[in-house]
Amino acid sequence: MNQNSILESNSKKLRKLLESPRVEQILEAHNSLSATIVEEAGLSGLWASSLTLSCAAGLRDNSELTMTEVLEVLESITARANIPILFDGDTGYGQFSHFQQLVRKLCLRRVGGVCIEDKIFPKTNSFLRSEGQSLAPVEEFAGKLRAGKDAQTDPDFVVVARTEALIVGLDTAAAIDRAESYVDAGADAILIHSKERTFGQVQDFMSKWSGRAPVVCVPTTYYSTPMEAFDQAGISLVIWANHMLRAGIGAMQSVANEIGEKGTARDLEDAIAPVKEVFRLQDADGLLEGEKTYLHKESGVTALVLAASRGAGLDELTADRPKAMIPVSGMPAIEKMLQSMRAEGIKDISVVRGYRPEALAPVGAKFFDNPDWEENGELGSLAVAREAIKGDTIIAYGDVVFKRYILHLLLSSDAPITLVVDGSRSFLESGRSVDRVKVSGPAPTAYDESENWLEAASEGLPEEMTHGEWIGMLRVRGEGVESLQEALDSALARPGSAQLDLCALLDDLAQADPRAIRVIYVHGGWIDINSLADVARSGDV
Ligand code: SPV
Ligand code: MG
Repeated sequence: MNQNSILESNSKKLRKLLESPRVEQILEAHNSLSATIVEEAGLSGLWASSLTLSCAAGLRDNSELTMTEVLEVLESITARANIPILFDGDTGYGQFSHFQQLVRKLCLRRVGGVCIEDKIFPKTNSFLRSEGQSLAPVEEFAGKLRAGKDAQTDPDFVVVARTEALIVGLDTAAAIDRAESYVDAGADAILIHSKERTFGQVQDFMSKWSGRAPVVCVPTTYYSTPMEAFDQAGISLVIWANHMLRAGIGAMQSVANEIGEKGTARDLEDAIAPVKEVFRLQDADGLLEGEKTYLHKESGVTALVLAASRGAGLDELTADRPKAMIPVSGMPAIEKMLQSMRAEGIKDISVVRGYRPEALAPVGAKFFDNPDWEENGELGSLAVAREAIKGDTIIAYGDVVFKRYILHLLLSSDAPITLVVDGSRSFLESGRSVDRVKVSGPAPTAYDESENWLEAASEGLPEEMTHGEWIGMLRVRGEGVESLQEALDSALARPGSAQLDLCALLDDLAQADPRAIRVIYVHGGWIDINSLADVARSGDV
């Protein structure tokens, strides 16, 4: 479908069909499914038939279907279809004022046009009870048409005036007279209806028609007339008024009878549409595509946040709360971190508390408490939350505030263990003591996809060996989970392990295997509370 066909209004599209130099055809639809099938077959427009809409709703074609009911069906069609609807509006649902309401509501729903007929409410289908058919006075119907044209909010909306003169047994001249009056009243086209078995009656009308407006016909009874004959007679639009419903009726009856009689669908399977065709018509694949684009799925990644410490040298800020609860831009640092994690689909988050646990209660997190945090430090905290290191886990210090893209980058790594390293080495100027790291390659200065691996990690690394600073966030997955747990267990088994920190554990792993830990470089975009406090003290924030 080209872009123009989406941008062009349905009313314009319908107008083009009526004004086309050659005869055009539209086909009936009584719901969105039949409309989709008509559109897929390449037809240029839809006839929303009162006969078939009411039949599909279990009602008679005697004005029994209400305006509200029919509008709902039309809306479900225009929501999906890219071809215009000409709606069979019967007698306009009442007098001129009802017709005006109808026109406004059709414009709102992007229905291309409406056709109303010059009969009396409640009307009877043209092929039923000829004695029950009576025409509305010309002036009254012309007034209704004028009212409809005055009410349209879409300038291209089409109002087709249908005369039933031939249906009630009047002659061609009477039909022509009525048609002329309707064009005078503003009708955009005339529908001349006939129940003859040949095209002759309509052909006669066409031979006497002034050509002041396009003419539409409904060859339900003269169905074998070739399109060329319509074209030669000057017909602009042919409506196949009920064929989709009738096709469905026959097919449904034979399936229902077969199942009813035989109690099996065995012999039907090849004769009916496969279920996958139903899915295709519903655009089931479109939903899958949409889910990829719009649905926020749980990532399957869990998080463990180490937030036990009070923080050295932060006494005045941490008198009544742990370091992770110090506010950053009005929100506790740990809450900011949890917000980013949840935004990245991480829902299962555990927090290790130590100092002032009662003051650390971010909503929705699970807690592990490390009452000996002062003695056993980071490894002690990791040990109490050992069970939270599972599957695919982000481990982060609770006092780090970072931009969400850093977490996103970390989540894109497929390595068993991945560290985020700031390669800017800004700490060298400030003299801060940080977790320094040595990496297989320096931080790239331009776009670079090469992989980097951790070679050493320690606060005490000499400057010339230091490529950057670990920001306090890592990810373990797959075999990385086991290696970290094994390294943790063996570190804890060593005497004096209480003084070891996570950085030392990573160093152990890197020493044992130079490809154990992948490094992702960032440049800024994060800060830890210690540095923030330094900055705050210096009066820079
Ligand atoms: C319809 O399809 O509802 C029509 C055409 O109005 S006819 O049934 O021929 O009257
Ligand atoms: Mg009808």
